[in-house]
Amino acid sequence: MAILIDQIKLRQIEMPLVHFFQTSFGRTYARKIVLVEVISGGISGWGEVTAGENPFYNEEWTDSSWLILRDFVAPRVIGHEFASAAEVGERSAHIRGHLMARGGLEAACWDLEARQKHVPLWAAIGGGAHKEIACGVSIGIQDSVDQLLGKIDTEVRAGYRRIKIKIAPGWDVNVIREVRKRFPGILLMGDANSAYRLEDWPLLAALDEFDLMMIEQPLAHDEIIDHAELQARLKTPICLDECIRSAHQAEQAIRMQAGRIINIKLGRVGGFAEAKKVHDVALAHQIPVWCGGMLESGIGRAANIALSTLPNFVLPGDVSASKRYWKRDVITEPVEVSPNGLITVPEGPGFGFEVDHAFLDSITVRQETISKP
Ligand code: OSB
Ligand code: MG
Repeated sequence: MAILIDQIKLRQIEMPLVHFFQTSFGRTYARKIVLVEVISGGISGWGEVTAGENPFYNEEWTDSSWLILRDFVAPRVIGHEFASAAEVGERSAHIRGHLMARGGLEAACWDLEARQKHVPLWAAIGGGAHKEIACGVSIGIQDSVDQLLGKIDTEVRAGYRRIKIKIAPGWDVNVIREVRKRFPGILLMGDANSAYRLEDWPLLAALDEFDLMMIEQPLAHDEIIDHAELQARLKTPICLDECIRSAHQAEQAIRMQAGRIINIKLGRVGGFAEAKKVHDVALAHQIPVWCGGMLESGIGRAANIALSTLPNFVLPGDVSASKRYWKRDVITEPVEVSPNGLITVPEGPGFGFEVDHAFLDSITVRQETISKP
């Protein structure tokens, strides 16, 4: 069944977070999210662009993704016949970067393909190895250590299987020491979002005594070689996030021994086709992966659940319950996590949840439709 898209609808929504989220690069109170709806023969597929509000995690942000999609990607995808959603990414492969914008549209095409075939998204992408997804949480930098300890307590009691805390210079060794004192047995990790340099290695080595599962992206967003040097000096495994944007980079990083774990984010690598390739490269080298998050609405969250059903997603990811982020999500039934820290993978067609159209319209701040000429 071929894919031939008649219309692409771009929509920007704004949603306040229930609690601010702070990383080493800044604090977010509200998300500005671009959603992509691709329409073919009356069937809609949905995808979420995972770019942030500022070009601080990577070079993309909400507004850049809008322009790239509207002016460069949508015109080349609309009216073009694809044998499968697996081919959609190639149509914009000549664009340098902007993988989150391109990935949002690519993910929408997979959802469309799944709905055309009346199968779940996870089946369309070749997943289904897991019927339940193991969940962890990512907890931002707080105003005080006490506030952080309280948040960790809440999430551990809620059943989450792994706690990730954000770290940054001034919020690292001392904070992790306190967390370990209070929670000696939990699976714990730190995410630096590129806040350190190789010369900071003694500080990072000082974290070895706290038995962290991993330390995520300690060095620059585009750095592989320095991560390899750092990994050689640390006992704690390094997990790569920002610097893995393709299966080729994953293969290079693994070959260089720049880390022992990879966080796969759908948007960061440009969609499902590349995410699967990253997954396969890691699997071939016995490198475990987990699914990262970008504070997604229910639509991106559902895509992450589908991705997480691929076999090498063996570590708890950052995909957690809707209510941790939103008072009300854009899907009619929010994503929920069981008391033992699992999400049940939905069986319905496409991404497996219903879009709450009325609510979505009420939080939409701009919309633009690109139609076949
Ligand atoms: O590095 O994983 C990251 C959020 C925004 C930008 C980068 C990251 C994150 C998270 C949040 O850690 C994960 C989530 O809960 O969605
Ligand atoms: Mg990260």
